[in-house]
Amino acid sequence: WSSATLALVFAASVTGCGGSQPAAPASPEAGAPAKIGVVSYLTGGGAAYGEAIKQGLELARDEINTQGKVKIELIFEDSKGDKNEAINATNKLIHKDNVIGIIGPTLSGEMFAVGPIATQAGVSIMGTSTTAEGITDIGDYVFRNALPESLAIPHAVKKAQEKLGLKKVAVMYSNNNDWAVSGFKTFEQAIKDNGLETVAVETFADKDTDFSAQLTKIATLKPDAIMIAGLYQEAALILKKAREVGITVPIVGNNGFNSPQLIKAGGAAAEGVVVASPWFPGKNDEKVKQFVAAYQAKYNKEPDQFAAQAYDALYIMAAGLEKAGTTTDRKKLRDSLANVKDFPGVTGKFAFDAKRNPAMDVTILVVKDGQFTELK
Ligand code: 1QQ
Repeated sequence: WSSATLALVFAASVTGCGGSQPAAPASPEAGAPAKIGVVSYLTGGGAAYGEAIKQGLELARDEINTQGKVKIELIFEDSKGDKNEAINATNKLIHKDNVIGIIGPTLSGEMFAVGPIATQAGVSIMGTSTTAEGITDIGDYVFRNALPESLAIPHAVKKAQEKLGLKKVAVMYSNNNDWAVSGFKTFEQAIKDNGLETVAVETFADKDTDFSAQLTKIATLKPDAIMIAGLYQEAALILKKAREVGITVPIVGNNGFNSPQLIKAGGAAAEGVVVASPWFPGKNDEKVKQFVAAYQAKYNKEPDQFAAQAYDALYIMAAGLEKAGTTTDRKKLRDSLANVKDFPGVTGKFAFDAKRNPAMDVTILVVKDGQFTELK
């Protein structure tokens, strides 16, 4: 393929997308790997999420390629957590790299921006960490193996109430992050369903660094807990400030809290944080133990939830590719992915439901001695 031919193919597929959904135009020589694009938050304030995702995917890719049933080439693009970067990355992967499918992007807000593009082009896109309400409503090509927060948060709130005897709570969320806004609404509903009283709702924005006004106000209202929807960068600063202004009550977080980076940055202030996750590395399961050992051998650290879900996602893609029997037919891949059932992943037994959302189990975790441990 000369670059001139590639440019022509690119132009043809860009101009030719008026509703039709062409297969990936490349016709690779026999035995060529299936090209999977990855859009991930690899640099910037949330890079620990994307880095974990990248590592989980690379470990899975190496194992899958060694097993040899299908061969996968991953093409990584950095979205920097930015919707426009995610859009550019997605267009490049679809029209220039001619990928058969995409994994990512990392943030729900990014998926709301790029899901329609992938759907229009007829390219399956699977979020491994996109947990907001409504993700798969974007279109028939949008999948996720990320545990939706509509399933996770109610468990966390219920368990926290049972274990910690909560009556009144305060809520904080980032109001310029689509996922955190969705998380706030889910918290609100769960608070209501559990008969709790909300004494304050305070907002902040991604990249904020000063939370003293909100927390000083919350401190005077003496809630039994604070529920927070935010990414680890802001969440860690909120935890520290809360302890500083004398708030010692437990904090319940949403999916942003599932990165060990929260504990690293929050230090002692992260103790007692409660969060729901489909992943627990201490699980007594052969598959989990093998994954944890292989990850540790490769990266010299324990895999987190984001790595585990990405690892499972690539195996799910591989299962879809194998059943579809193609490395280029995007529609066939979509249809075979939609039928993935009974997949045994490290985050549990996995299947897509009719809306391409996962059905999976939830564990409630609490930070104890600087580690996520199971809250039983
Ligand atoms: C989302 C999330 C974030 C925490 C991913 C890093 O769950 O944006 O949906």
